[in-house]
Amino acid sequence: MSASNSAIESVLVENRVFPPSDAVAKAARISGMAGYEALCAEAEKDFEGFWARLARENLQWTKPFTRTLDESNAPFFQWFADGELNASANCLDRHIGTPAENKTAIIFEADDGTVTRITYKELLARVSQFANALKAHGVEKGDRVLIYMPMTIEGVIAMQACARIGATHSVVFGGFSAKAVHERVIDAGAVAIVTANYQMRGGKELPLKAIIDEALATGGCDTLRHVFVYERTATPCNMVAGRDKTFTQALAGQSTECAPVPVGAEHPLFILYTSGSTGKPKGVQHSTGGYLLWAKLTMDWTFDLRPDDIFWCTADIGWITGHTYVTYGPLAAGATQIIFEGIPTFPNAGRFWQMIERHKCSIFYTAPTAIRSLIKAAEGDASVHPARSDLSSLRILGSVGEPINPEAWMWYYKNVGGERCPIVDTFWQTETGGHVITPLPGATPLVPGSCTLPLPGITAAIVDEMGNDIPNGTGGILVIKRPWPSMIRTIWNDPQRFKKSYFPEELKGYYLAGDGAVRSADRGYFRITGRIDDVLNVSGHRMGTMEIESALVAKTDLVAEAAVVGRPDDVTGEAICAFVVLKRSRPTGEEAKQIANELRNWVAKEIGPIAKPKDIRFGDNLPKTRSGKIMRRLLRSIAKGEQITQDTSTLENPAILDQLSQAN
Ligand code: 6R9
Repeated sequence: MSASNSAIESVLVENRVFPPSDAVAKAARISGMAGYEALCAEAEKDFEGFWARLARENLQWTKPFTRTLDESNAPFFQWFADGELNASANCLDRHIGTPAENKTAIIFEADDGTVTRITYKELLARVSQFANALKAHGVEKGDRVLIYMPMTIEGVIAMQACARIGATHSVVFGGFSAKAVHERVIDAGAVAIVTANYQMRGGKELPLKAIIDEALATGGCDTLRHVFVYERTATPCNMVAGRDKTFTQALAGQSTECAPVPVGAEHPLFILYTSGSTGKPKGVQHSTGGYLLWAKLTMDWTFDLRPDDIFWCTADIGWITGHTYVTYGPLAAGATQIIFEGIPTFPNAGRFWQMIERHKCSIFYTAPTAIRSLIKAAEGDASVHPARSDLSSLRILGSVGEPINPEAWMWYYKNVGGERCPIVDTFWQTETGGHVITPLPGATPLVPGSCTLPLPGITAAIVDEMGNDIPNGTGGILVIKRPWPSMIRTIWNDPQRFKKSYFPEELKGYYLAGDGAVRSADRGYFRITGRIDDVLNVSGHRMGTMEIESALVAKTDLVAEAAVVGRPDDVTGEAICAFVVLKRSRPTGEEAKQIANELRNWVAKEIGPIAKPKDIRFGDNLPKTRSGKIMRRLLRSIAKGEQITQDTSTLENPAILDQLSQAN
């Protein structure tokens, strides 16, 4: 790859383009834009035929489907509905009897650096054995099982075992509170919980089982019968007689063979709770057939997976990225993958780069927030810079979770990818099941900060509030016009909220993503401007908070990270409030005022005077969830000078709120 134009004038006029090199394009499964366009044309010509072909080629069906898409009860779309399959069989059994059966499925690196490898054959045996343990405790097809596990092989085993017997799992991220667990047990009507005694993060032993005990002690969990406890560490934990069993107890005497239970393609594989625009989390329900097709297909399309790749997605299984690109996609595709228990900064901030070298990782997929924090660490301490590690095994890089600002993109591209590896900036959501707008590494010319083009068959568009198409170059609402196989099926227990949230009447039946976006005038590339609720209107000008953030972090000598929110303003409608983490220590008093002014002028220069933040506050950090998402709702309250009344239990660093509340 080469920069066909390396000059950058402004973060908003991004004119660097990185086309795939001939060698990369030639070797890729989808080769060049002609390859991409051919698939798009096939989908356009015969939409259902396209998906039917891919579903037959990519999945093993115990009963073939005869009908591809049923739109009769829109927006409750059904895909491949009369077909039957099993997700676990499609991830494990399908490799038995092939050269992949003795291939390493998982390279697990524990927090303390201990490495464990497991082959497909061994993984199948362990999944089957745990599936038998679940069955022996009366867990059946259709039951819900809540999983509250650390990043371990056993976490994946628990999910796969549920899939094997047709139980619907609901994974709750191990950083969530007892209150969150309690709400989810009740909403899902879970009959069992799979957890661990403790989890190891950054050298610390943190309780998990104690949080389950606290959640269940709250009462009202009438459906819950069993708690299975994986002994991650040797430290004992409280066990309730009759209810709780260790893994050792539950697995004793269980066979390592378990026939997979075929389920209908629409059978709910899992429910995953995610935050919506209101306080109550939404239980996003996914199907078995359509979801699994997407997990497998995007491994091939977006990551161009090859048999000898070592794939590493750093996401936790508690998030959708960990579902699709740890538990299901890599296994369905027969990949060797790395699973990492710990945190990127332990024992030092070079851990990711050292692990890439140690395990010869070839495809690395992480979040912009991780990249930005590692940039900051590397700039402050050369010993943790990626240059200290041999990263020559890498061939593809990925980004997910939020827009990646062009500066972080360039750093990632140069310092991690050696200007050799395409970066796939994958836009998607819990609700989409897998990637929907993303570059393809051997086809799409890359533009930093842009997720480029929709996957074949994804009818993404930008519309106004009435669902009318908007011309390229103008910002609007991101929608997907036609259904796709891995889309959300409903909100568990709340079909009305599903309709209202994702298919509002005025949008002509289109799927509403909840993000704003703009397509470039020249290439029609998509750039996500942030959640619609994060779009500000200042003096009648529409502005993405992400745009302002991107401008702030473009001041690379000074700014490490920035989050921008709006607050009501009598004169301008909304005023811009920026929370900034500097690369140097946090300034106070006169110095803070002076730096704030410097930044205001910088933003004015980058975007225009209208984008100047009225209020700039400095912190040592930003309030983030443990998955790394900035909690903008809290920042909005702080910006308004309100008392924080929201639940802050999922916050990584609650102490930061007081600091940010102080005006400069
Ligand atoms: C996969 C995941 C979804 C929201 C989404 C958007 C943001 C994700 C992005 C991105 C810009 C990307 N988002 N990927 N924004 N570029 N490549 O993160 O799911 O946790 O449900 O979040 O994340 O705002 O709407 P989820």
